[in-house]
Amino acid sequence: MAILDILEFPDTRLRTKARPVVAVDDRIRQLVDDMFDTMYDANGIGLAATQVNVHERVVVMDLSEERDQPLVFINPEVEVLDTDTRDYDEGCLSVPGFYETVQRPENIRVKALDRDGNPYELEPDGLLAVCIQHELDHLEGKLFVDYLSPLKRQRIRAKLEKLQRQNR
Ligand code: QAP
Ligand code: CO
Repeated sequence: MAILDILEFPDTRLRTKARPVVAVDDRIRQLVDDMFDTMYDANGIGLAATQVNVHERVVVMDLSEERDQPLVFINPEVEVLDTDTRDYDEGCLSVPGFYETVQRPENIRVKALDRDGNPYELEPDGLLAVCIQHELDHLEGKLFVDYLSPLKRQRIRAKLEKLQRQNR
């Protein structure tokens, strides 16, 4: 069990594009376990490897109240099924304390590998569909604040930089 450090906006390492996982082996399973420990410890619902400074395509999520429904997405691919979108208030463990409305496609299909390297498919809706797109963005070096106005983004950046100076 290991709790990893979570990078915070505007850390430039969050802008790194993650590489595909070549083999789902014990090293990747250890990373997955550590990411769950880190996400549960921080009371998150989703965490991408990018956020713990590992630049491989691994995402963990758990949307359940009881924290007992872990989901693993390795090398996830999202296909947008139609042009319908929905607004959702998003947060991020790398942007602590801030929630803002983001518009994303509503109907998607996700293909990924599980913890054992077996492929599976989902057609998620609601928060699950929002969260997987948010986490896939992390693997591309993208953050939810990138969808906001430059003014809003700059305000969040200034507040977080101030907090990070105080915490050092
Ligand atoms: C992504 O985010 C997400 O600011 C996952 O103080 C969130 O787990 C996608 C968190 C909402 C869609 C909707 C954020 C914890 C956790 C904070 C998270 C905080 C403590 C965020
Ligand atoms: Co996030």
